[in-house]
Amino acid sequence: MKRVMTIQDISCIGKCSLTVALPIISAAGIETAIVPTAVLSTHTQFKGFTFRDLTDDMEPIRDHWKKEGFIFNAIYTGYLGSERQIDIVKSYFEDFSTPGTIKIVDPAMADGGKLYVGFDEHFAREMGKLCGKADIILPNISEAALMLGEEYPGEDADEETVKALILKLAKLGSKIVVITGVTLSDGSFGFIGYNVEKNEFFKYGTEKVPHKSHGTGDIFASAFTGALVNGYSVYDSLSIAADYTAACIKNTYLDPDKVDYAVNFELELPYYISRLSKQKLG
Ligand code: PXL
Repeated sequence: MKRVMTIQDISCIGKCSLTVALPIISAAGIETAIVPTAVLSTHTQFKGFTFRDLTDDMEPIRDHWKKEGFIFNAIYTGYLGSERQIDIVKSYFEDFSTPGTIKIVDPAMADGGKLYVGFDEHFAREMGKLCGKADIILPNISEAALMLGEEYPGEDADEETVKALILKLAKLGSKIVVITGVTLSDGSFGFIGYNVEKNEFFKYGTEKVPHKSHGTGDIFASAFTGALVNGYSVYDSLSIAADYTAACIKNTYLDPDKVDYAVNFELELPYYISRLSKQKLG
């Protein structure tokens, strides 16, 4: 059985980070090892959230796992609480990188051109350095601009603008750069990616649903990780993740009992699993 390590916070209510990564990657048939970086009562879009910093546990967890000789098919990182945590994640990359370990960084720290509460521009630059040590990075447009210290081009930035950001991000050092949450020239909503070695761009979009919510980036990154570790190509894994995320958003949009802080990712897990099995049989 394959094993993935994911490093991010636990938001007790909020359907993001670990409470999304654990069920989705597990549903993909993969053992999901977690390194919780913090425990929050809710994600940071609520007012008055509690924050228990778990930085001091991260190094002992690393050292114990090293002693046990655990091996991981992928390491996927999301929301990190501080610059010190970014440094510790770098040491996880060094200590657990085998030739078969894919390092995926989702620099979950901003949306709508604004950093989440608690982060500053220096943190964004440090996250950029962590992206340089990854194989695949998955920023949205806001995170891409902030890591580069560039002005936010807006949610509806055109394809050429996004490609220019991608080429600059590629200089940080990762092998594949993907910007998510992009409105494509045909009006669909999806991602633009770039394979550095092949000097090739690729893109994919799904129907744009007029509904925005938190946690969709984490759903996308988790579903991508699950598909990739199951042996799908980067492009197929990204497309499966985009279709699944779109299904989650649509489900929520149509649900009269929806919550306004997250999407119904649970109700579309059967669809995600069916996509994984269907493509495997095909
Ligand atoms: O979904 C990203 C995310 C993860 N973790 C925490 C957050 C957010 C987004 O707001 O606040 C704590």
